[in-house]
Amino acid sequence: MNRAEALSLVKPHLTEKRYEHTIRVLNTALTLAERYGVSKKQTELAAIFHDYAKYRPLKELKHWIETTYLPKDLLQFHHELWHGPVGSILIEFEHGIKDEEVKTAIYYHTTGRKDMTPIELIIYVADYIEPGRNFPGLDDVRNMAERDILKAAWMISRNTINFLMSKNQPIYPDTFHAYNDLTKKVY
Ligand code: DGI
Ligand code: FE
Ligand code: FE
Ligand code: FE
Repeated sequence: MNRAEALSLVKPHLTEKRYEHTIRVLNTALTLAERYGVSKKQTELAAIFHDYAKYRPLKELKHWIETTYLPKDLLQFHHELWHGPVGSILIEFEHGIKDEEVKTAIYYHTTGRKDMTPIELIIYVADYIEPGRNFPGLDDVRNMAERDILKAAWMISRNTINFLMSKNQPIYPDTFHAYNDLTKKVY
């Protein structure tokens, strides 16, 4: 599937702002793919579809979790965590995309996980550092992403956990698994 086709499939499912975010994630991810020697074709597809399921009604997201192999514990956590896993299922079901590397990059883009693949790291990092974002400490992460993607991903997982804890929010196990695994790898 080429870029124009993928974009035309995603656009009707997103708001204008989310579509613009998707384009910025795409451009950021392609720069990282070049830098780290990851397939541009796979990175392109994963970036374009990463938020594909973001605006599905909660009832529909819940249905996909209940009726597929997705882990049921997702339902005990914030619904913001559902669109990655469900998106990875929908791109195959609705558009025949079976590429497992593309699918897991979409699946884990919000939480990360233990032993993230290179394309998973790229989408996870690109989603956080794209030029439209404005998190505290973001310039440090942007600079690190050019030098050491593992360290950049570690900073993101640490920042995300710190942010969630400051809001007294529950933290999904994969979010901790990402942080623990990256900490062991970068220190
Ligand atoms: O879809 P995007 O807005 O582009 O970005 P995203 O899919 O990375 O979603 C980010 C949101 O998910 C952000 O508000 C933090 C939240 N999040 C990430 N990990 C966890 C989490 N929320 C909870 N409750 N628990 C987590 O482990
Ligand atoms: Fe997302
Ligand atoms: Fe993210
Ligand atoms: Fe996103």
